[in-house]
Amino acid sequence: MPETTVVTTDDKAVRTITLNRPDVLNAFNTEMLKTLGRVLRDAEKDPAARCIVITGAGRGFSAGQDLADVGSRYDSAEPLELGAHLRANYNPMIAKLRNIEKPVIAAVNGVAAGAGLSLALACDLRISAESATFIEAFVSVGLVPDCGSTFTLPRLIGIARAMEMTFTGRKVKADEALRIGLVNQVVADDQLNGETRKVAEWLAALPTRAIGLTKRAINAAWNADLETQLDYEAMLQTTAGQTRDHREGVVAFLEKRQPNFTGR
Ligand code: LHQ
Repeated sequence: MPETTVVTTDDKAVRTITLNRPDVLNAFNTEMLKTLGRVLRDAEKDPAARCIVITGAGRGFSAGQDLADVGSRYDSAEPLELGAHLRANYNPMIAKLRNIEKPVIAAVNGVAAGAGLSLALACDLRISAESATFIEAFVSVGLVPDCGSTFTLPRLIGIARAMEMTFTGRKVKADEALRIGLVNQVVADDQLNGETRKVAEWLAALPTRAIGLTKRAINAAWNADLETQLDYEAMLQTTAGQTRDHREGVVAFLEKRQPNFTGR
């Protein structure tokens, strides 16, 4: 079923979610946020979707919160309460992205600013077009980074660089983003779809449960001590060891053939 502000398409086991407000560089209005939350929940539940790609229509990935939506409220007696807006519309979506037990790739086709950058940072991998840019735009409108940026950004690029990017709100180009670890890969603009598809299809053909449990383990490791993490890995390995894909991987190795993983 096509959506207006968010379009989903399936190709084999890859579900692509396209932010679709190109006239405003895919800035988020509330309808778009609610739809994005819903399509993520659908993708999580659907066993046929084994890798998720998030990208933007037109020349932007996402310019973050639609400021026209916010600005129009300042004249009203009850202006938008930003914390409530975040809690209701952004935070569950970001948490879902971090916890969904499938690989999620951001195919960053153009500028990712403010909450649009936070969205890209919450994905598992980032593949960037050569012309894409990354802007912690919050400071330029007198706000603090939100949607998990203060959590994800320092973990990806280190505290000093994260402080600098968030304090200044300067534009980071794709080559610098690659150098500092903000993105995994940079490709020519006209190769973004093709290269993302290759990675997505590769990931979608791998043991999805093992990848999901790996994501759970790496998420947990951010706040754990070594002993706790060793024990958690042992627990997750018990689960992974009971999957069909584990059995298939071992049998295929012993039979000297390629494994046929089904995600179960
Ligand atoms: C936009 C936007 C936009 C509306 C471009 N809104 N129209 C905040 C509050 C509440 C709770 C949740 O959390 C947040 C978090 C945030 O996300 S705060 C940060 C919000 N985002 C920004 O401050 C970025 C604002 N945009 C820009 O600085 C520039 O547009 C960038 C650097 C992204 C791109 O610049 P250009 O490539 O030069 O494009 P442009 O500025 O000409 O934009 C194209 C159109 O998109 C333009 O409309 P127009 O009708 O003139 O063609 C812009 O008004 C519109 N647009 N961002 N966030």
